[in-house]
Amino acid sequence: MTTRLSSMSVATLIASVALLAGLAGAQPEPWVHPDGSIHYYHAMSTPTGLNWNFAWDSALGHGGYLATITSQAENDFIFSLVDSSIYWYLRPTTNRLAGPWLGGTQDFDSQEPDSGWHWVTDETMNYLNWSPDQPDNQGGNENALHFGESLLTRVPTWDDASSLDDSIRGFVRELSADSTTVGLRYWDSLAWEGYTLFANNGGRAFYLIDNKGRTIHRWRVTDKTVGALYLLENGLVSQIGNLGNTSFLNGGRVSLIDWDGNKTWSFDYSDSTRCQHHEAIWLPNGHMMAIAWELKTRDEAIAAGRDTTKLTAGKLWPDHIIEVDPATDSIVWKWHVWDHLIQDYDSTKANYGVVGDHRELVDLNFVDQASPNAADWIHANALDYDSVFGQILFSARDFNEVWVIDHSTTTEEASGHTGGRQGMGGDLLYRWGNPQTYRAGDSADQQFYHQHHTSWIGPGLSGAGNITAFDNGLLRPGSSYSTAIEFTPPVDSTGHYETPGPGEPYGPAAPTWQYIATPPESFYSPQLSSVQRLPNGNTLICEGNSGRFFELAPDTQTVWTYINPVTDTLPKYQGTAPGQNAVHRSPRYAPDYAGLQGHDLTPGYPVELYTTKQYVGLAQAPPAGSVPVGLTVSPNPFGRLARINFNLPRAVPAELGIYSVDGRLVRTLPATNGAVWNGADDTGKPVGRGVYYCRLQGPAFSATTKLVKAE
Ligand SMILES: [Ca+2]
Ligand SMILES: [Ca+2]
Ligand SMILES: [Ca+2]
Repeated sequence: MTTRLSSMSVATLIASVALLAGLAGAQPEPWVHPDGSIHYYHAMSTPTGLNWNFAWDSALGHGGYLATITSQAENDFIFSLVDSSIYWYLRPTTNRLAGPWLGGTQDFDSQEPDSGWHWVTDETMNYLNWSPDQPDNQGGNENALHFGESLLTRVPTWDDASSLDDSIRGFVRELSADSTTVGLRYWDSLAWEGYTLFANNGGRAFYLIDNKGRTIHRWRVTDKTVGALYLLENGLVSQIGNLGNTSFLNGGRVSLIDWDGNKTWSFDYSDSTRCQHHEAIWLPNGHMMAIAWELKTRDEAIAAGRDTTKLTAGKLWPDHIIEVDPATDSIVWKWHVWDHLIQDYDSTKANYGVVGDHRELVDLNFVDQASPNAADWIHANALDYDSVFGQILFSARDFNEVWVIDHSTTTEEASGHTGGRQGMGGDLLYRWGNPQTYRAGDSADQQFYHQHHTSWIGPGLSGAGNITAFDNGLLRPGSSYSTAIEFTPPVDSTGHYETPGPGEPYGPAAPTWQYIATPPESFYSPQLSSVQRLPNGNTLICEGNSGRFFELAPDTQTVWTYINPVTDTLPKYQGTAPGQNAVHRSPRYAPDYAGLQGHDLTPGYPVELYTTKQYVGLAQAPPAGSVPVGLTVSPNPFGRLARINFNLPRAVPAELGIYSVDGRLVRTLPATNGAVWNGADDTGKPVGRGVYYCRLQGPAFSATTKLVKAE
């Protein structure tokens, strides 16, 4: 028979345990179990010592349990975490070193010394690693497992000790699930060390994790995240929030969020005629630059030369770019695609000309097969800025192209065709990905299929000056799969792009580097997603729809994989199927990144949740009255805190409650030796002064004592 304990009041339990025991620990460490699942182990220590019952309760935190050891490899790994003096107690009378508690316990009434041992998780205890002559049931009451003991030596073998032995210095908490479905899936030493930032698409929290999948920081915010997310060098997170604009799709607000989740600045650009969306970047001058839709009516579209058969939505949402000075919240620069059109549909309307002669202009009647009737005709989804050339990279998803435009223009120049460093005003300086948009090349020259996240590779990185993109591969002929692409634009040292001959597409003819998975269809995200070149030459990819982040070495070997465990509401439990975990992008930042300085970057627990696995076999319940509980309260009367002491000879399911004189349960406490009551009820409100009763109730015992709250 097994009995499962409830995981109630885990937070209270952790708080009280930490308060009493002064528990400290290293960071949780992941390790691949022989069955392929990833377990985390967290070594904890206290200079004052703690008994097994206390350790066992403490290990419940975060869904963990006292570590169980089912293989030599697991034993070696766990021992490596505690092979340090802070976890070991030197017994003064014997000079033997007693190591930390583990999750092994012995049933009541088992044949001594070696029968009835089992793991608290009910895992099979096939692997055994007793120290010489152990277990020995010394003193007649040894029923709990720990590392040790040996003369002045820390040993990776086991001993039985009394579960009431308060001298043991620590324990190891383990987190696991039967399978690893979310969170960290793979890591090795070739991965570039850094911190990865992500938010669930539509979620109200951002997470920063290290390469071991441990939480470095979590931000909670009020707006739903619907676009690119960046940690800026000033330590603020730039977020795109959804204002629920019903005239457009989503977006509308760019916010800056501090480390504590406070909004320090926001800019709303959202009404019935325009709406910010997808992307907002921050320029070296401290300005914010964002993509936005603007409404063009059917009449306006026709006047500009739109093919009337391509207006089934009755309107168009061409994109524009705004640059905002956050000091004044004013728009200091704008660029509108609407100012750079060409059309050969209606000679009586504006923008009429020969499309193939004007690669610097955007064909108003180019429509994509993915969205032939959409008002959202271009669906821009990314920006990047190059401060050397003063140019903007613009991802025109439904043109299957990236465009480069000049930022060294005035807003007036940006609306025309002259001015700026390249003398072309706001016309396209360069475009790549689908030359059919300017009537050059054919379908064989199409490189992109609804790409996302295009950016220049920054100085000092492998491929600096090249452009990377996540090519989603939506409607790719033949088969749907995504690729990561790097290509080398034909630009000279002045920022001028080599112009191809008439009817020829812009170069290059092919990417410089491209990642296609094996098989190709195993890597596919029709939406969202990102690509980032890392300082060691690796490439970090966010496969957005599935929330999968993975890092490739230059030879495309996978060196790190993580599955976003967060849905739009909460992290999922490990072992459950991933889902509702789409992510726009997953930028990684160096440990010495300016935006991280001054913050506590100590790794915590993984983001995903773990189910508490605490089963303690009760071969036979102890007879009534045989358990000397020894329930006392000190001080009594008490002021701020009452410490509740009792002694259970071993871990058994028990309930500890505080009752009013009329028998009402006012507070449930963790049934931990040395529980603490702060004089508050279960909602956290202080109860009045007066008499209360504390009751400890177990399967075969019950004890009650009176206590007085004096303040
Ligand atoms: Ca284990
Ligand atoms: Ca025993
Ligand atoms: Ca022993």
